[in-house]
Amino acid sequence: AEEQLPSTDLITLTRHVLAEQFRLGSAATGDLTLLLTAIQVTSKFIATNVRKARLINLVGLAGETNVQGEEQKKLDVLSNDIMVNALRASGKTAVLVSEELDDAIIIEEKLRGKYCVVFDPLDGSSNIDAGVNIGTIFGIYQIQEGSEGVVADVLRPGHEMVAAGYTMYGSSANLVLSTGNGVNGYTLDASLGEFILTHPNIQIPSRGKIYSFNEGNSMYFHEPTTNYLNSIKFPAAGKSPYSARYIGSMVADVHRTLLYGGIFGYPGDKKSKNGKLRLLYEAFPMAFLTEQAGGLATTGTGRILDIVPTSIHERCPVFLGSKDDVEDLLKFYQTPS
Ligand code: AHM
Ligand code: MG
Repeated sequence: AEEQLPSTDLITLTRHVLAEQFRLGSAATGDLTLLLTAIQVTSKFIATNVRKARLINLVGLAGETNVQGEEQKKLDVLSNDIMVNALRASGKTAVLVSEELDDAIIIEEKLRGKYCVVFDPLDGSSNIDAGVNIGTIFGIYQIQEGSEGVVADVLRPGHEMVAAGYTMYGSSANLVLSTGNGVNGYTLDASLGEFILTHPNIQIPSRGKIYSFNEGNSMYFHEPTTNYLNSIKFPAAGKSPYSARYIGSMVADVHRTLLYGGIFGYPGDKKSKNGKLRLLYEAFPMAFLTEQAGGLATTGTGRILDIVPTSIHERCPVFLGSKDDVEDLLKFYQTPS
């Protein structure tokens, strides 16, 4: 048999984003490409640390102190530091908001650029010790005309984001990105140290067969959520019920939803009015990607990307996924009960 020759024309993430910038013509300065390069580097670094932590955990050294006698830095704190340092040093940012930090970081004038990055450096961290997939989620705004970079620059609806994405740390690292012109997926080629385009133009199927909710919260669910879930678990005669898949790691649950279709939900309920997920750096980026892939993202009563945030760490109810599935859910929210 003939040997398969390696491709000599790799489409790396940087090449792909650059091509996109060229397409936009003179309006693009290349700054976004440079910012995305910085983000890629943080994802590679975090991926390495996640892998190391998993190995340490497998051989049973977790919780032990290192040679200097210091406690191992928690992976989520480490990931936050990696991102803050790299984003500041990129010279392309003005405001940073991280799930790990109470306050926004305003970048000093010397290093100030025109972008604001909102991020969850390591989402799903409760899953780390079990080796389950976790990820980094990020969204990017451009500072407003005339602004030097203030918190108000990120208290804007999600549809004003210029880019959003996540990196999932699993058996490989997968970076899924949208700059507002569809969604593309890249896989880290460890030997090259580059993210390679492996999932061009991701389109979420218009209907799926999977629902992804934490049904342990059922006793708190509002009626529309409960009624919708019942409708897919006990469908009309002749139809098959949906399958349940819930990892409890938003990046992994949304990644599967984008690729296979279906619906992911973390609703507002009787205990938590706005659910659990954070608007700026969890709901917005995932809603942006979902819409860019042809799906829908709603709170049940309105489009997520239209919400105007009033504080950086606020939460919001989330339902996202295949267009037809989310529309089915919305019918239950629109019927007065
Ligand atoms: P975290 O930011 O503390 O890691 O929490 C966010 C995670 C999401 O990844 C996931 O969708 C959700 O929490 C799961 O919550 P629950 O365990 O309540 O189902
Ligand atoms: Mg989180």
